Amino acid sequence: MESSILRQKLNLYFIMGSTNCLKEPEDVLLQAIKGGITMFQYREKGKNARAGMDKRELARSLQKICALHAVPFIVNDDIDLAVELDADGVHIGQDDADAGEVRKRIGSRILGVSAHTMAEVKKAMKDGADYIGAGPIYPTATKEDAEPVKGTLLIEEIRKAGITIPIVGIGGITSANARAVKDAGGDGVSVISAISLSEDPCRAAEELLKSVH
Ligand code: 3NM
Repeated sequence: MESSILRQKLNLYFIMGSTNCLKEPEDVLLQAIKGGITMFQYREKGKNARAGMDKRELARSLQKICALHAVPFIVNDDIDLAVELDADGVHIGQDDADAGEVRKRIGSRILGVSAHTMAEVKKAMKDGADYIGAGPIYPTATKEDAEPVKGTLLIEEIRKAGITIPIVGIGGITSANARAVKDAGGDGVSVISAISLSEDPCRAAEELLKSVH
């Protein structure tokens, strides 16, 4: 995907798995799409996470919803699943598979890599990442093993170094604090709980979109 299009798709990047939802994941995703999310990542993690066929079924069902609404469907960590479903891309963290190996396996699909330091950003770029997930920007209750909070410093550092790779901020982002990520040079925000745990995921997405525009 061309980087100017990817930048737009990163505007409001919703991440979710079954353990993040108050309601049926399909309903939450549909509501979020109605509210204007621009990209979706299926991330099935944590206690009671689905595995095997259950995971695959949910992934398929969410992928179908994304396809109907032309929202790119990205799979977190599970490269086999991404290839099997012919997902639009993969997102990996520093503890997951090696980014260079993943790039070889997924060909031209979108590759996102979470990075927490400048060294990790440079390595991800060398390995062929299409975008960087920088975080945690703010404290988050969603990821138990999150790194120390960084605010927007890493994003600023990346941009000051003249690096133009698409960046999305992650961690504790809400409509009240999302704007700072764009002001720091981020292309968009990725959120889990601000949408997935909202009573009204559609409205939550609309509010987020307003604050990043
Ligand atoms: N990765 P919420 S923070 C999945 O810092 C994830 O790399 C992070 O969830 C990182 O929007 C995080 O609910 C959790 O805070 C984001």
